[in-house]
Amino acid sequence: MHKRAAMRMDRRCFLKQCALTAGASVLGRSASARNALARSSSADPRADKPNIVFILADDLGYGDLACYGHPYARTPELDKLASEGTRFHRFYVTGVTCCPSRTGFMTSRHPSSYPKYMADFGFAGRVTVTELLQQAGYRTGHFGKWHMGPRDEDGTYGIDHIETIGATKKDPGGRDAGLFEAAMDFIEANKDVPFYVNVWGHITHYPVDPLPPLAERFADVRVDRSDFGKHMQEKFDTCERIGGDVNGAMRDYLGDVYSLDSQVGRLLRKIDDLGLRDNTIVVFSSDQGPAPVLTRNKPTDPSLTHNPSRNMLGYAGGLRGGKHTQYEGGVRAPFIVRWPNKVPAGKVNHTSIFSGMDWLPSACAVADVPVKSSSRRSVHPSMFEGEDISDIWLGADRSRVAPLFWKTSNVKARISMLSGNWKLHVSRNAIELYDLATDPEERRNVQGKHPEIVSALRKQVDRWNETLPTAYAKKK
Ligand SMILES: [Ca+2]
Repeated sequence: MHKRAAMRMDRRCFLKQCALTAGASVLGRSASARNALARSSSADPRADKPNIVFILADDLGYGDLACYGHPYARTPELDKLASEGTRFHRFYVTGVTCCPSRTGFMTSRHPSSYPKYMADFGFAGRVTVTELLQQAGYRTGHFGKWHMGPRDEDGTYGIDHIETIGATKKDPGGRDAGLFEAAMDFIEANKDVPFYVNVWGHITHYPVDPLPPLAERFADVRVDRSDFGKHMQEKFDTCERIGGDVNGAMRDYLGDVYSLDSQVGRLLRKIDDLGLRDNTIVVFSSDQGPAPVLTRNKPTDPSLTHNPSRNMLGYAGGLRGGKHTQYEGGVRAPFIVRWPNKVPAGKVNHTSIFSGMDWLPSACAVADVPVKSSSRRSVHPSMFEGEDISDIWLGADRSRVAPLFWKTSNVKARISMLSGNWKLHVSRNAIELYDLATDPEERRNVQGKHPEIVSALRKQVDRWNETLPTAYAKKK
């Protein structure tokens, strides 16, 4: 047997065994968990516990999917997912790099509230979404990129099964094919119990360097610069300055995204084949905005015939900024939710503001899992900074209640705040205020025109900043 096929078989057997054990442990769980599962008149626990599949792309821009307006992308599977569910346009991640955003999703805490950097030290014992769901009888799995601390063995953060799978560079299905396959195996092995699974890919993180057949699917693409706004022009210019050609770089980027879309399609067909479609919530998002074209990186893989730095042409949909910045292009991400007969199909929501921090309370709410108790220790809702916005997923036209803040884990870092459509950036030397209602690209700083708004928001920024650590630790 081919080595990979053998590994796959081993994993299948292992997962099957785990599922059988988990099924037994669900039956033997606490009285509250049993009661929760027994609430349905059906004997099938899935009748009132939806499965949750959370697909997270890496550095994929707000405008990188066809359904979010990319002029050349071909993402039929994700477009279809959006047409079968709701596509949100005002979703915000909690960080501008990988780990901080994942921290927001997993712990419902602002990443800068951790005095020790999470990628180095983990979540400091804080409660995670997976821990809460696991305690309620869910089987929990994580496949793909980790970036959430030094430990990733099974059981970490309440995740039963963890496979931190890297890029499968030579796979014709693209670099995320391996982790999607592992996730599908997990889903199949656990189809008879409620499950939660993180499917966290590497597409479109550097290096974007798909196999030629993927890029060649876009051989007809000729970049017309007038299809893009000001911010993409700068990326195109940089690409050319380092010796790339914009058409080739764009085709590589599109090929990478296309392979992600294809893997999503495979996973969705698996869910259908297992008869799980109606009772499975599928969410797709990205951890922050697109990375810039890199000018300093050399090819990291000696087999590369060119420098893939040129290929970093992720599109923030005309918004300013991207990865590493707190402008809209850095913190706004695609967010698609499908839950048949629950989440409105074909709806496009341009106005409801919510955050990655809201993931934990909202996922727990739709799973009917209380966040107020834990068998391990007392869990108080104030431990979480997120809000239950599950009603927004289900069709409510409102925004989260509290404003949003961003700050990296650096005491003197710039702080950004979003309150309705007012976006404020406070750094040591400058204040910027933008009215996103009329200026979503954050081009016109109107802080001089609205001193009263600046003053009111500054007070909130200062109050929030006072709650944060006064020093941060990071491993060198
Ligand atoms: Ca990222």
